[in-house]
Amino acid sequence: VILVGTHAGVRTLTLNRPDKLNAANDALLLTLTDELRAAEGEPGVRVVVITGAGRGFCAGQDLADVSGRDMTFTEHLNHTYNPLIRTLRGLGKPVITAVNGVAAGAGASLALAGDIRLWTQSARLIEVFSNIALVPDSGSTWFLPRLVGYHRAFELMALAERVDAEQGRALGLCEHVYPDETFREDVQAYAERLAARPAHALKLTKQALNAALTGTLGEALDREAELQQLAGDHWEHEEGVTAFKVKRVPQFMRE
Ligand code: LHQ
Repeated sequence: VILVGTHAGVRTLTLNRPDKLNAANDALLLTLTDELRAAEGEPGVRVVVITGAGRGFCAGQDLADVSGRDMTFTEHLNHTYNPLIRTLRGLGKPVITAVNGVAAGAGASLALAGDIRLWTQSARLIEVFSNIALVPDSGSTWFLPRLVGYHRAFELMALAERVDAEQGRALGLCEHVYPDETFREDVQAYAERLAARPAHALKLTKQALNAALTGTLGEALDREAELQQLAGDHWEHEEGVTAFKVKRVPQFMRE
């Protein structure tokens, strides 16, 4: 259900149920979470890309796979989707969600959860939950209002409106939009650029930003002072300063 590939420090995890627009079943969600954890432990992996096979990114929960299940909704979310989103945001490496097509329901939540979100021109994001009279889950109620404000988030959720790539960029749902024809190459090139950045410093930056989203300015200042010590004591810092002084490009990829 998940294809795994690595090139130039970039681990690409491809959701692979293209006939169903990569709708998620338990195997897909649990395997994806396991693969993220595995990537954490591999020093050669500096950036993780999550993308979809075929014309969709992820159509959310596989609706053919829910009837007759022996878990409640709450148990299901706590077993599959929630550990995935927690693992992604807690991962000590940047995660790019490369949205190659439609992202709906929990697939939209996954698309928004990336540290960097890259979309194709034909990408679409739909908070589709209300079409089946459910509540947005897998982090959508947390991510979307922080990006677009309460009112726009409510409207997108209540009407299940399609957001196309142009709107997505205007609303801040993605960082970049690339042509469909060159998407894979553009994503890989972007990911390699990120992979060349100082991995330890980015890990701390991700930690600081995620904590700051829910805290006060005072807490953020204290945390920055602590994390800056860890960054400043690391070899990457010395390399960056030395490279600046002798006017060369810093080399952060040592492993
Ligand atoms: C699908 C699906 C799908 C199965 C397309 N399942 N087959 C959490 C916990 C517990 C329970 C419930 O949910 C959750 C979280 C959630 O994610 S709830 C939201 C679940 N997702 C949806 O409701 C989305 C349903 N799909 C759609 O609305 C459309 O398919 C979208 C807008 C995603 C794409 O539309 P189109 O581009 O027109 O494609 P299509 O509808 O023709 O789909 C292509 C095929 O994929 C089709 O199969 P077929 O055999 O006819 O070719 C669809 O049945 C299948 N598919 N989504 N979620």
